[in-house]
Amino acid sequence: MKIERIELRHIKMELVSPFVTSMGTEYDEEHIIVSVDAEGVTGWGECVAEGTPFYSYETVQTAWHILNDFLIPSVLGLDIESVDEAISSYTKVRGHMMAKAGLEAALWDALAKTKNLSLSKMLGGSREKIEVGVSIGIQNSVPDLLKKVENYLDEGYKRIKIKISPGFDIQFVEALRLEYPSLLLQVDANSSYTLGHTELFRKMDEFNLLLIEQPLGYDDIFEHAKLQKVLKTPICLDESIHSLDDTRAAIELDSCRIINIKPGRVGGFSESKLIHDYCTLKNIPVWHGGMLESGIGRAGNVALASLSNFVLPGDISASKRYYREDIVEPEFVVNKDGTMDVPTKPGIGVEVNLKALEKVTVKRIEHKFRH
Ligand code: OSB
Ligand code: MG
Repeated sequence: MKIERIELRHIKMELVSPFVTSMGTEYDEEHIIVSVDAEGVTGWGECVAEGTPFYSYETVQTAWHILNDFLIPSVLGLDIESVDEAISSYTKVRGHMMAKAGLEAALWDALAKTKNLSLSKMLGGSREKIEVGVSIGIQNSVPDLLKKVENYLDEGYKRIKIKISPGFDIQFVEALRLEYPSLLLQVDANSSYTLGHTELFRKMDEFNLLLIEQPLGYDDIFEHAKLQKVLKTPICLDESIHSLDDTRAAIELDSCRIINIKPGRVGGFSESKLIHDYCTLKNIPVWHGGMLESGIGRAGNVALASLSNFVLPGDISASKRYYREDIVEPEFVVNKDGTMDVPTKPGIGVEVNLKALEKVTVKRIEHKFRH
């Protein structure tokens, strides 16, 4: 597959409601949409670097720079048979996983389309439907949270994750448990605690949570092992895992017993698959995280989550949970039984709504291969 043209679009989409976490409040989401033209098809990917360096050091600006000045020049004009060939052309670039993942996603989609295969099939997925949950930001009060949860459960979501931060934690967990004794419930701290909070986590241990996501340092593996040692509840790492190597270290040290996979955080679908396969071997469950993606990124997430060891519901919610209008057709919906259908058409399996995409584009650049 000859890579002829690559386009980047900086997009900005307004969230239906502000998303509050220990990292701050997000009102709109800025990402980069990557499109690759090759052999008469167009492949689409989403780079999930955000406007701010609060979840990860990468931002839209750093990813734009790395894509434009290093990654795109490496792959433009290549004639590839597999995505791995493209990846090997930029192994010199260290880090910048989100920039790499955005480009890789577009290449996977294009390659799948040239082979007339769904992305799910291309990646080795085996499910027709995936189980999905919803990630709820920090609420002002317990009644506000209960109302939100009730609405999402009515829509079918199978699992609830709530964001926590010091002072906004145990009272929310306790209230939800009282109201819903058997709810699949988990919490995400986004690195806002320290080992000094060990007693708090021991109290949380009583609430039968599915997992506690990234309680300690955003790059830490060592201290999470200390915390895991004194907890029954599995710790799940998100921010700390950027590669298969990080995964191996975390599992060998018993720093966590569950892994959150986000292709953006680990450099793409290829590394995600390696992590998924390694975790299968080690009996470590994985689940698919989310970065408030548009339908383009979401389509890739759904395809990846169709692999067999994604055994816990993902942070993959309906388009309308995030945005008034998505940029793909059809939009993603949640079935009454809390599942989402895995698209079966070639590639990402949904059409990009070019008019809607144009409306949210704030900057655009194209690179054409010159023969
Ligand atoms: O920590 O999982 C996270 C969104 C942005 C950055 C980090 C995280 C999240 C979410 C949202 O929790 C998950 C979703 O996309 O629904
Ligand atoms: Mg997280």
